[in-house]
Amino acid sequence: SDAAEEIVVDALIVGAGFAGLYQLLCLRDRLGLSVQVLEAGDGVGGTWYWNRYPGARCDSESHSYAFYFSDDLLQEWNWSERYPAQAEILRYLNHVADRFDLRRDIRCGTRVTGADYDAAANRWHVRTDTGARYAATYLVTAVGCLSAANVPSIPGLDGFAGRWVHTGQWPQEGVDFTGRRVGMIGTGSTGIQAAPAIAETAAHLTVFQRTANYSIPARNAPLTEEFKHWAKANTAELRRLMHSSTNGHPFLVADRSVHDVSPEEREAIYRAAWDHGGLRFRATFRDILTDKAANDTAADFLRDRIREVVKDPGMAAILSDIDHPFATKRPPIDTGYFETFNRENVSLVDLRATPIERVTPAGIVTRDGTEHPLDIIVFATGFDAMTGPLLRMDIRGRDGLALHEAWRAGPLTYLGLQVAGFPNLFTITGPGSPSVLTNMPVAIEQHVEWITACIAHLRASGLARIEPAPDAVDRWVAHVNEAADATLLPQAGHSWYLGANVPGKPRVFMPYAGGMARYRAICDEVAARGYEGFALSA
Ligand code: NA7
Repeated sequence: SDAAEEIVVDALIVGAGFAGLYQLLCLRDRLGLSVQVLEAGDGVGGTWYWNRYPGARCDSESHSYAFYFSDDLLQEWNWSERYPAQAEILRYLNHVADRFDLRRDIRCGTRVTGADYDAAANRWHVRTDTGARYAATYLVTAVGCLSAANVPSIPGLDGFAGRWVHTGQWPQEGVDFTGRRVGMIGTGSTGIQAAPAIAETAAHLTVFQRTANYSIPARNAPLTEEFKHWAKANTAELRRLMHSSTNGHPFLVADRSVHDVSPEEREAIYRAAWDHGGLRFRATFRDILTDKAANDTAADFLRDRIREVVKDPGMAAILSDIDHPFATKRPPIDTGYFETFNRENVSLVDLRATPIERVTPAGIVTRDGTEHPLDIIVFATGFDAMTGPLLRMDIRGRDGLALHEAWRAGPLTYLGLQVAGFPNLFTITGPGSPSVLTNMPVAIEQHVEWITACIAHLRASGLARIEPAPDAVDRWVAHVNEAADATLLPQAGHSWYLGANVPGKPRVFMPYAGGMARYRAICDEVAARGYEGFALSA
């Protein structure tokens, strides 16, 4: 209610996924602050709470997709498969919440709707959809990069007689596809995971593809006892490796050029990586992401695999007609995706040839006049990435400056961690951080530990606030652009890295492509130089 009393804490954290849980632990148990976490979901887990669609699984290998701050936690938790499934990660995060006694400071079912900075009191006033109100010295957003669902506005959707769902807002009780005609829109990582699982139970699955995509087999399998022992015996070495690699994964990009090897050797290297499965494919050569000719060899290899797997030549042509360089959009990995198109109950619609015109009560009508009859529409249409979750809250900094005004032409941050004019606001995995280009828990641990050390420094020095200097922001944004331009990444015109998947969103390459190891070194140096580029004040 409006009458709700404002609760005062030292730090308020928005979100209880990987980032929010660890930030709570650090600020509460290491710094001794009073902390409140607010979480929109009815449970902890963030991404893994919401994305319950069939086939949902992480593309990072399980032994690396975990917190590395606690050896005891690493030793006691057992992953069952090479890639953890959604339910297993959710169990893990619930275990973390219990093990570190985090729940008592997390309020679920509470969505933050806005926050105002009060300069006189040096406090953030935070509003929620339940009416609960908070005041905090530090406001930390742990809202994820891929949490604001992007549901395209298609005329007629409201009148659809069946049911529609977005993969990132999947109902707790699941969706029963048995005997149903299902239409799935979107062929990114999510659609590529979901299609094979949906096709198993649905009467019919129609995949609506706008942009063709590469995919590499995950080759998921139960972990062997040997591997589990090896991973637990080598956590220090694995941590070192993950901290030294560009992507935070437990493998390095091979230090060889595509042009250093013969075509036969190259083919053998790609073949071995294909057989091994997973994201390691893009680590086969150092120039895949920087040299178009090098990239073409990988792209051609992958297009050939699609044509090899998919029996129907018409479908194979649509699926392999890929117009972006390999890995310039997040490369999906799959379990039987292209094989799914060999099933009798699966069809494919090429939206580039015939876009969706409207939804009718009975299904989806494409421009060629065909009505595809459907009982359920699955939107695997991705997210308003990186900025979406932040801008969906009404955050106002100094002098009432709204974040959506400050970012009208695209996000402006320093290190992805702070925004000029928003003192003591910290954005974990914010735009300008490497987050989405990395194995996420590695980036999250780094961000959280850096923020914790920063707040500890403020308190130890008797300083009240920190915010970036505008020229440091300008330099960082220029560096983020420079890092992207040194790669082929900006060449994928449709990518959510550029915000291009959301109509009207400014096209700015958002993540920092300079590599996680380099980013970590920069952040450490900034701190070591007394938080260079930041204004700290009493
Ligand atoms: P993505 O990667 O953004 O994929 C969304 C897909 O939906 C992609 O194929 C889009 O085509 C398609 N899309 C989006 N809007 C439309 C409309 N209006 N009509 C037709 N098709 C559309 O999201 P995911 O959930 O798969 O993956 C997100 C990340 O999660 C992933 O990168 C991993 O990091 C984990 P487009 O390519 O835009 O033409």
